[in-house]
Amino acid sequence: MSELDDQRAEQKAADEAVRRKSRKHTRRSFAVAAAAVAAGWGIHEWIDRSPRLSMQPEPFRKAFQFNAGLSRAVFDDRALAPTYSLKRAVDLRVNGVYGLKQALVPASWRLQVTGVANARGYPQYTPDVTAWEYRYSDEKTKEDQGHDTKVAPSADTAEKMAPKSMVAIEKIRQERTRRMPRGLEEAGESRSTLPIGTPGLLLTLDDIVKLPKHDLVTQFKCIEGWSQIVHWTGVRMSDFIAAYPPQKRPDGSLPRYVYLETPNGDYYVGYDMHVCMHPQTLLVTEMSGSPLTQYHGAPLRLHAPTKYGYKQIKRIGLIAYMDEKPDDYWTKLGYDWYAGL
Ligand SMILES: Nc1nc2c(c(=O)[nH]1)N[C@H]1C(S)=C(S)[C@@H](COP(=O)(O)O)O[C@H]1N2
Ligand SMILES: [Mo]
Repeated sequence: MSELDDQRAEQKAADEAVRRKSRKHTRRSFAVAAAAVAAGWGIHEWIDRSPRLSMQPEPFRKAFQFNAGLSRAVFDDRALAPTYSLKRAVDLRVNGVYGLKQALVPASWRLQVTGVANARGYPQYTPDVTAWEYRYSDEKTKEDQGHDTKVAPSADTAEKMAPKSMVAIEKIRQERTRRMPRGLEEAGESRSTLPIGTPGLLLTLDDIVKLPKHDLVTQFKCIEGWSQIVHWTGVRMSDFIAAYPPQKRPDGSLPRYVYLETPNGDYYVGYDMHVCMHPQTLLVTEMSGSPLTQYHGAPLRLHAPTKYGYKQIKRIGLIAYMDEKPDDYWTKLGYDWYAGL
């Protein structure tokens, strides 16, 4: 063989080696890619098939709970939120009008309060707070209603949302109490709706505004990704709780939760008691120095600066002290209960 042939043979062998190596790499990368795809798909399937906890697949809910635990440990919802100078405050936009679409007749507003210690001792005591009738008018306001649907709830919305058994119970309830249909908005009726015959107090606005008045300028944050600095006026929730104290637990401690609802239970939120005792958690009657308007939650709304906007219920009709974890409108639709900032 000539030297040239030798070189060619060598070249051929080298080429073949490169090709073999390349095939092997290609096979291997295909295998790796396939494994990655399979793993990804597997994780997706695992999440997708896992049992739901409050509408979220368990791994996501667990992650929410882990995050909540972490926030509690690191940021602590007992710490004070920053406050701002009055001149930085703006008029808060309207956002979210669940339970507010019909104008409430102001004179028909009462605050139902349940779980109060020695409730019978108060002049505002009533054997059944659920019998209270809120009245509505068709009065139109010029106020901007925000981005939500502006249609008034139709009578059959509740039937579309609720399971049949609930609809039947609701019919009986309405016949017996002449009450408005309840839970007409997207999330349906609350699990924490009071049973008929729940005793408690029916307070007027005077019973609330006689408590010490506080002003607060804080940042209001909506989970949709906007925030505004707002001037709030109202009374501290902790003062309210001191004035109308809850029935204590056998060990002498306060009940663990506070549940709040709009009249007729269309929007509702659940709180840990200690968040309600936070000195910046206010029962608000005025924003920007003027009484609340209909779509901002007249006559009473909640401001809790350590929580997202969706926990800050407008047009409060019920404050209930309780030990079972209360239902919560947006948690039902998949959002986090803790909603910490
Ligand atoms: N009754 C009621 N309260 C509510 C809501 C709602 O739809 N209905 N939306 C919540 C959400 S998501 C936000 S961001 C704030 C908005 O308050 P604003 O309209 O005064 O800006 O109200 C909260 N409280
Ligand atoms: Mo929000």
